[in-house]
Amino acid sequence: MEKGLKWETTWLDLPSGEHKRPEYLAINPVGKVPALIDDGVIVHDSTIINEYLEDRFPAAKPLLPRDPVARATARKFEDYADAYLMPSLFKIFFELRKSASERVQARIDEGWNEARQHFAYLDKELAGREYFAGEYSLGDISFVPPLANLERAGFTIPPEFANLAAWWARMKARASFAASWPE
Ligand SMILES: N[C@@H](CCC(=O)N[C@@H](CS)C(=O)NCC(=O)O)C(=O)O
Repeated sequence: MEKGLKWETTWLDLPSGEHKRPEYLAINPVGKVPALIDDGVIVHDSTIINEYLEDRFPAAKPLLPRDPVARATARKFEDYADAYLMPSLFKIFFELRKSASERVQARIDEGWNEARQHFAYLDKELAGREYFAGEYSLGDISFVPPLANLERAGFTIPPEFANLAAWWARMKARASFAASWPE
């Protein structure tokens, strides 16, 4: 959407294991979402999909800065979203999927405490900047799926993380946010 490309989404129901069915394993043998099919080319892992789209459509709005330092910064935050924030939020999402009687509140609390530590770091990084790599980039976009899911689960970025909360409001105001959201 940010690059003005057209796409169709197929949603898979993870709790029922749709991503482990043979039809999907033929697309992504590791059985994880997301995966992209572009004109018969299959790409999976969100980082590689993002970089593929950047390389394939360089003329469309660039989402990685040209400057090497800003480019590395964008990639650093892209990785932070995947490798550090996501595992903490998964602790919450995994418990919330369970029935109320099986749910372990201590694991939700652990995930939320970790999330707050990530928020503190991200808030500090945003001081004096509108976007993580200075200009809007994949470094910002990569936080949208985990944070949108967190909000959907009923959690809000605490207002004490004012830079992060303001950045999140900017991200949600973009047309791409509404366009990417499930019906
Ligand atoms: N590094 C991968 C992580 C993919 C990933 O863990 N996806 C999760 C959903 S966000 C998944 O498919 N989980 C199902 C499972 O592991 O069975 C990426 O960024 O694409």
